[in-house]
Amino acid sequence: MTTPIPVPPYVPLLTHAVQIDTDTPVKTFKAWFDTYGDIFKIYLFNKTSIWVSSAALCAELSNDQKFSKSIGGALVEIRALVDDGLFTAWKEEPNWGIAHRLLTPSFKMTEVKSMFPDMMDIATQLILKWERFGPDYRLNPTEDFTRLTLDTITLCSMSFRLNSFYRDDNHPFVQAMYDFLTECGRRIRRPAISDYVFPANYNKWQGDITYMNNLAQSILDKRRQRPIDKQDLLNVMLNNKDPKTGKNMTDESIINNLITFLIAGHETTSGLLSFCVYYLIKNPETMRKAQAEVDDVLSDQQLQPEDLSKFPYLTATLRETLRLGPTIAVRQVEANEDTTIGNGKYFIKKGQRVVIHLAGVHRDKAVWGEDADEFKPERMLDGKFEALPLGAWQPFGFGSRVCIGRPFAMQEATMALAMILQKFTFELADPDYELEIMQTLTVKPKNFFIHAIPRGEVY
Ligand code: MNH
Repeated sequence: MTTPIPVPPYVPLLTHAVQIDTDTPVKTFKAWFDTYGDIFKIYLFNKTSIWVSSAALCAELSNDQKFSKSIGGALVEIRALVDDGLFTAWKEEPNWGIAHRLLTPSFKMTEVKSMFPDMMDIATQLILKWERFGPDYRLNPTEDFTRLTLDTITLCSMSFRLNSFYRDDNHPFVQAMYDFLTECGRRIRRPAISDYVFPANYNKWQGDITYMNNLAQSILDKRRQRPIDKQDLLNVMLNNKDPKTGKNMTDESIINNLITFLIAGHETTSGLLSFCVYYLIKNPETMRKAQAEVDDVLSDQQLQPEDLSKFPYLTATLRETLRLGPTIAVRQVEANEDTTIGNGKYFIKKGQRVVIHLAGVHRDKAVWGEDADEFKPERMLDGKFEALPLGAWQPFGFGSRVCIGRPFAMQEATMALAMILQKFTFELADPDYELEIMQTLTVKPKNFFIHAIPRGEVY
């Protein structure tokens, strides 16, 4: 016999939609978990969604035979730009398989290592900026980490320079992308008729889509006119064939995936670095150990590709940051057939969407113990990370739709972290600051300002 899933009280016609915090939806979901435990069900107009936040339930849902990635909410809106690109493809779309097989080899750790010089180029720009602005400057690390990650992904994927460190405002492409993503978030809370009632919003949204597609198309056209030897992701997509079908990617699919990399590959890694700096400042002992590791490996020398494997403590620090602050806070699956979860306790109908609240799963006391809310990279060291149960730590998702950019993100973040720790110590610009969250597609710290103090200088 199955048990009904708890449903928080709601207003019939308006359903639960009106109760959700408009700026930071995760706040409302956290409150529901606090009241109802690991699982609850809500109604959003005509849709039902089930939310779970325990490692055990996450493990049951991490099963590619029984559950598939579900494209819902803002992801559906984002398809207006990137269609069947890797991140937003429905499960049966053939272009996903072609792009996935063709691109997977380029994202292996060994291949990502060849991107070291490009990553170094951009990270050096961040270091120079922080050195030149000096210790008194009230620095917003999240903004500069976003410059870093955006410029890195465009340089590594299409050898295109946004030069974000040389401007205060955003590159027009970046602005179009932000405006587009913000509007996608708003669109899911509005009825479809708004497109006719408020055509200005709709036209701006369409304009941004056209602008981004045109820019990506022009980069592709220029590459055909003036080929280069470098094996960036654009060249891989243009020149390689899917090993299974022998097919090339179409121009449309190449453009969809170029833009997908930019969307998927910048805020996530930028948020990771921002949370990491926050947790390091708040945990001086961890900061000391991280800095000691960097000093041991680098001393006063420049970071080299062969150093990348020598930072186990930094790796643990980044993994622990992703545990407490998964920058993609939820992932969604749907049941392939009628089934149950909770060891047979809860019935899940075929097609039913289940939202896995990763931020909650990652603080499950059954896995992490009573100190689950504390920042302790030591839990990720000495084989403990490798021994974690299936549903315990999934900041990069799971299974066939797992993040393709994981080695890329980890290398980029490790490099940036090693380089900034070698050069600076950090202080909060507002000494009483406690973490606040800003939520767009991803989550990141809000109103977070620091001072970056060159090491060895008396301040
Ligand atoms: Mn990434 C999928 C998190 C960096 C490109 N990414 C996912 C998913 C998560 C995720 C979670 C699965 C989402 C889902 O199940 O709906 N990604 C991250 C995090 C970081 C990150 C936390 C950094 C930290 N991702 C990157 C980078 C790139 C990238 C960098 C590109 C270079 N991610 C992707 C793509 C997918 C994805 C592409 C979709 C993969 C697929 O479905 O085939």
